[in-house]
Amino acid sequence: MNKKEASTPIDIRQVKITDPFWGAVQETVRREVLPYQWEALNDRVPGAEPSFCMHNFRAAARLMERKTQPGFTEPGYTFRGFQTLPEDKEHPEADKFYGFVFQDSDFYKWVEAAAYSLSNHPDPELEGTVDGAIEIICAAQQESGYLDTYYILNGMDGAFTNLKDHHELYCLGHLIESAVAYYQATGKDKLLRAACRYADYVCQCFGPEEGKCKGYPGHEIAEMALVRLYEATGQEKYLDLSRFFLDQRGTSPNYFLEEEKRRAQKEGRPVPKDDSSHYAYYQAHKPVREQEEAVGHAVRAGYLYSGMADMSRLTGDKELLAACKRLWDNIVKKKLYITGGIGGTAVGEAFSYPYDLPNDTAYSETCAAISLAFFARRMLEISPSSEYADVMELSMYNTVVAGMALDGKSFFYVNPLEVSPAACKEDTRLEHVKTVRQKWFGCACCPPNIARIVSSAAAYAFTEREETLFTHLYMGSEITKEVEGIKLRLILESSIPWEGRAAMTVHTDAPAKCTLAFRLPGWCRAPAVTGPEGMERVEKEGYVYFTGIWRDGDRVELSLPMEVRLNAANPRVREDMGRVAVTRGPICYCMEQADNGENLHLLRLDPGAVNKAAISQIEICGQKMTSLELEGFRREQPEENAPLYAEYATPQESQACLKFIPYYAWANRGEGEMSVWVRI
Ligand code: FUB
Ligand code: ZN
Repeated sequence: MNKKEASTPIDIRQVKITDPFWGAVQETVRREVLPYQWEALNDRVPGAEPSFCMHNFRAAARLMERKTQPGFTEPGYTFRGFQTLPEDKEHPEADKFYGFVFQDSDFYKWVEAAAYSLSNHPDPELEGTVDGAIEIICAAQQESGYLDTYYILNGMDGAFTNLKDHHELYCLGHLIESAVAYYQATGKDKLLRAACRYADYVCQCFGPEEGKCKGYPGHEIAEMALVRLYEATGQEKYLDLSRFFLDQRGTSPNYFLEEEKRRAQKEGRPVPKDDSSHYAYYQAHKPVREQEEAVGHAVRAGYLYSGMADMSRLTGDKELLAACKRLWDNIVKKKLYITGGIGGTAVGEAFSYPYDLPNDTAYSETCAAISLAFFARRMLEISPSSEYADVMELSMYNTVVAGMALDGKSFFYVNPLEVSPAACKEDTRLEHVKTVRQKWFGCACCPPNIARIVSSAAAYAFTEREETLFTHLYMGSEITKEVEGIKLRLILESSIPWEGRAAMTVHTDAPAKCTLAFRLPGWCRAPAVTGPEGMERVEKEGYVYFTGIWRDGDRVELSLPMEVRLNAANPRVREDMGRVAVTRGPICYCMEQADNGENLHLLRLDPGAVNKAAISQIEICGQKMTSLELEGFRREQPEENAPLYAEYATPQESQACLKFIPYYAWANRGEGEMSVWVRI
């Protein structure tokens, strides 16, 4: 890859989203989710799981204040396992840490989302709340720059002794992401300075130099965050640290094993055996450049691959890029749900073996779909190829938005493709599957992650490379772009995801030379794109490029017909054998009990129905969307107490009309069955 070929996401301040679909989701995040999540982080949502996130920062800030007083001694470090909760949830002790070790990250994600929202919608009240919170966060920071409330409150002697599980570098990553975003949105650098101080401290502690720690994050994200910090500050040390983390990962002797041995010795426990395969969960089973299969915890994996792609984009590292491409192919060809979700198994919230994509026990964490969109966007930045944008679109329009209720008041962590509430109540193998969205979670990684990707959606739709603007996702927008001192205003009108029309009109005071590139979506069989006369037109890797002198009123029109499509899975996917999933454009559809009655498994689609599909509108929670009706059959059930087994006979079926709604909108009308795949 030639570095010059790379593009960068558009600065979201250059884009005003006018899109009915994304505009509505963003508005929900702005009006509902951000204020709601602030309440949740402060444990003020009645009936919701407590977070203790801001409690921990306040406790750490008070502790830091006390530390300056004479006679102060630090509390001793005790390993507290996973989640720690106060005996009386209503009255947590003022100076204790509660929640998961990575609880700080929820606040950082929220600030990041708030920053993106403020970029386009100034809101003094929200900004004031963030500023006030930043004061608390900074007050909690140690003199050294260290900032992680778990160890600040439990005793610093344990800091960086359990990189594998204790998320200090993960929290650093989220702190950086939020700090850069907030600085870019508001010009305020207090949080950025705190992030740099923590990053500087980590630079002092970790690295190839003698005497420094040779470890790396147990949960990735610092890799891509440090690249972002480097790009924001120009400080090479952050890029070096990111490269160090990437290069160290999975090398021998395995750092996680070594630190575990040290801890075991100290605590008098048996020393663990050398078995690096155990570290596949953390993608630390072999050096990243040698990895071929997407394995382990899916969010970790998506964040790692994103960091690898960032590094390769900036340094031209071909080996890293080759690894990214292998891992991408492995995900897309063997481990991706048709809803754009990844991480099929609840065991370790992880990727399963190839083609194991169960529907009812699916994990498909919302954060994992988000991490896939991160990875896809970074691959697109390296080389604009529609294969990446197709998957990014799939994740964003389906699993990512499914993670949030249409009213923004509740969330899914796990995104199954098939649900039977009765089974979920009885079967402990389905314990992780919730049939309705939850107000909050003890481990609340997903809700603020949705908020940050939704509020920065423009950065996924458009990237820039010098004089070229790429449109990857057809999000109606007003975009400004400067070309050789001339300001262009580009208006993208789009009816996607419901109809296949889009057009971009150029407004300019003076003619300007540039390239406008448009993705040809993989779901469209017969795209037709027309540009102004005399423009040079090139088609490459699923994009149409128009290059030339653009004048006021010049327009590119795209006709991207979207048919109703029946999709079959590769027969290696056992679960989907003899079944199809219905899609139209980027939207994946599902059946719900609310429209089709009970026992969705008794329904079968008529294969010829696709040509006669009725396209209609449905309103769910006040939001209009396209629904589909296809002809099919309902199998008769034998009477109660019929024998369990009987000699095979042609099943009795009656005609039925099968109604499908967008997957992202499921479970917004109460509890009921849902299924993406339907028999054929
Ligand atoms: O460990 C931090 C976050 O919590 C992960 O990304 C999620 O999968 C959840 O386990
Ligand atoms: Zn999550």
